[in-house]
Amino acid sequence: MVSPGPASYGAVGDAAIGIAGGQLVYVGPRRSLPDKPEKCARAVRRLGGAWVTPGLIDCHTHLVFAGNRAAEWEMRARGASYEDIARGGGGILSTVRATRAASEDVLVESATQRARAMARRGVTTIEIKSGYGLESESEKKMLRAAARAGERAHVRVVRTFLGAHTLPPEFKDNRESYVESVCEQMIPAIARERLADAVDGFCDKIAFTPAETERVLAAAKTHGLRVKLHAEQLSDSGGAALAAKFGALSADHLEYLSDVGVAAMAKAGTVAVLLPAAYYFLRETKMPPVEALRRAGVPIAVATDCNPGTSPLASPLIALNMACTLFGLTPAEALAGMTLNAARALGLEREIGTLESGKCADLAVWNISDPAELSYWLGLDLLRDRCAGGRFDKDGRTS
Ligand code: DI6
Ligand code: FE
Repeated sequence: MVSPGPASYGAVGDAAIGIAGGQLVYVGPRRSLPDKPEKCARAVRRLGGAWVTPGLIDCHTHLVFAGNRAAEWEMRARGASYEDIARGGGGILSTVRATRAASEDVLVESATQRARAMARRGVTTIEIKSGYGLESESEKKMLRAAARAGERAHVRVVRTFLGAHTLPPEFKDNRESYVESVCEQMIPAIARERLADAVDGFCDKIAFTPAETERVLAAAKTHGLRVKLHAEQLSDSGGAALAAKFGALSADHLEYLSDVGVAAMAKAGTVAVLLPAAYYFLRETKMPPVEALRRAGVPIAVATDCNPGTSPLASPLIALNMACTLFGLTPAEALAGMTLNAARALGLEREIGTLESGKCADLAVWNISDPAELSYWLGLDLLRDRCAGGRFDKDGRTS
């Protein structure tokens, strides 16, 4: 059992942080600074002992989409299940219809609002998946919109191609051809045009089979893209072990993950991304096997899964709270899940995720007196300032 308190965060008391050229050049005790900071630094910002963490990393979102699914949420409140709605042509497909019909500018506008909401809660990096276009042009439109929303909200965006999210209606009777077009047309084009760094898929009974998923992951590898997978969200399909076989960065959701899946992930170094808000919003009762993941040494990340169907959540802090209350993570584990381990889930652990010299100057400054407060409060505005790529949000302002 890790004892509570700042020590379990690897915190440095009375610290100083040096930033130059968008990078951290010093992180350590203030007393070890080479000289009086005023003499060698262009600007000195006094934080008065405030807590500073790495900028939060939301490593699994579907932030770009048109419309919303509040009407389906009402149907669910009257007893329909997520699967019933999906099988009836609603669910992901209703967002596909809206997203195909929307212009890129409209997608940028709504995604920017959501990205800004995340930034106001300390996020500096967001992974954004496509997957509501399900044909080449609409998928590319989503990925371009993701990058533009990140620029406008001043967050780093990491893009993932999710063509294998669900079967589009025009391929209803021809699954094979759709999988083929994902593998033979879309993935090569996305890789060539550098529109995404990784490929994801939804391996589950309402989406793609393990055999279909395997083809998608193999095509991703062939074209030099990293892989990750929505696995074991609604049933145990063996997706996590399959992802691990392809050296996946992460397997995500994992409520129905088996011991075999845990072992495969541990061996491959695949990160377990837990999405407690989707569990909550679907009123799922099967918990991911957190203790087995810990015992096997699988790194655990936490993300919002922000999407219109199963997790309309734009607050990383609420995801941290849910990771603790619903899945039993400690506050320190939850915070590591949105910093260090989230960076690993994106393959960016050398650049972001911890406060260390040489990494990007992405940090969050908080109005808290104990880091456990980040996963404790629900709905308070805890962020005091945020620095993304060396630039503070509040620079030049007098608040
Ligand atoms: N699992 C999810 O939770 C989201 N996608 C997925 O594969 C849901 C996406 C949606 O319902 O719009
Ligand atoms: Fe998801």
